[in-house]
Amino acid sequence: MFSGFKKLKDSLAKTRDSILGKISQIVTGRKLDDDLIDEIEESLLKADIGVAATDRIIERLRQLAKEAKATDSDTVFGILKDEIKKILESNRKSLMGNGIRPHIWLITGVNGTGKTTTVGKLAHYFKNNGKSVMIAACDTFRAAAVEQLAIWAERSGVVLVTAQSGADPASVAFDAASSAVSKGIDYLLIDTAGRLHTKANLMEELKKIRRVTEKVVPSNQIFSKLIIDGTTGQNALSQVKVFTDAVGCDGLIVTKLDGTARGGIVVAIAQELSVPVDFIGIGESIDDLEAFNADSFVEALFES
Ligand SMILES: Nc1nc2c(ncn2[C@@H]2O[C@H](COP(=O)(O)OP(=O)(O)OP(=O)(O)O)[C@@H](O)[C@H]2O)c(=O)[nH]1
Ligand SMILES: [Mg+2]
Repeated sequence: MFSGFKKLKDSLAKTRDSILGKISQIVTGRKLDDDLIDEIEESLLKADIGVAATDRIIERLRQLAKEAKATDSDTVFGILKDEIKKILESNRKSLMGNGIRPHIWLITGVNGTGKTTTVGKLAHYFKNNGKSVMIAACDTFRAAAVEQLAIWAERSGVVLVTAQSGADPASVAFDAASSAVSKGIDYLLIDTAGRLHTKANLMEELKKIRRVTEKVVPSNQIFSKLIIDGTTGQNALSQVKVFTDAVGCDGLIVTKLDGTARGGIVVAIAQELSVPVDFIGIGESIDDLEAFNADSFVEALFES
């Protein structure tokens, strides 16, 4: 647990710096007046936590300034921490499911966000939690996509369902869902090809995968999980909106939070969209996936 927290803390170092580093420099030794509040606002916006979350925090700071209490950087950080925690704690729900099976996770997202890697990590995660797992290679578009997934299936020791390159991804999903039902599998993870949310025909293909899968299991057993690249910044918000319109979105997985200064996007998403973050990706290895926990995320963000 402790080493897990240290890893999370290390991964968030650049985000911590971008949110707190600058603010710490400007706040120290100054009175909390309009000028300082404007500067804090600018820093928060630059740290990718978004307009809505920034407004919320700035509102609290203005109140504090009005009350004219003596204010030091600890007080300002206290407010930041408080508000960010409240924002992140909204929209939580259970990850491990409710006993019905299979749970089918449709893993979607734009190109290169980390879908295939995350499928591999999730397979390992669920298996470690005593669940049986199957993965389906529905990226029949990109050469070598199936091989990449096969390596992850082997690493995590789970069954892989594939088809030939160029096959209809919806038919692969149908076969995998049928097989998961007949084998009594707990989790079927469907890896899909990367697609730009602006390409209507590719979004139609995704809808078809979902539609066909719904012929095998009731729709409340299908969960659309969108993979967001944590280095993307505010564009992530429009990705969530478009994928949600196409196939719904029950949860997000934000990857590549290690090594980016833009992890504030997790806060922006929680404030502006009613979709929970289920997991975060903090590295390229099989263990570099964490079930998202608002409390440890904020503690890791604020502990120096
Ligand atoms: N540092 C870091 N790298 C990651 C993480 N998740 C994925 N990656 C890397 O991101 C790159 C793309 O990952 P993939 O899993 O192939 O992404 P994808 O979304 O399946 O890509 P397409 O199928 O081409 O759309 C790889 O080099 C991964 O190792 C993460 O949490 N941290
Ligand atoms: Mg992929």
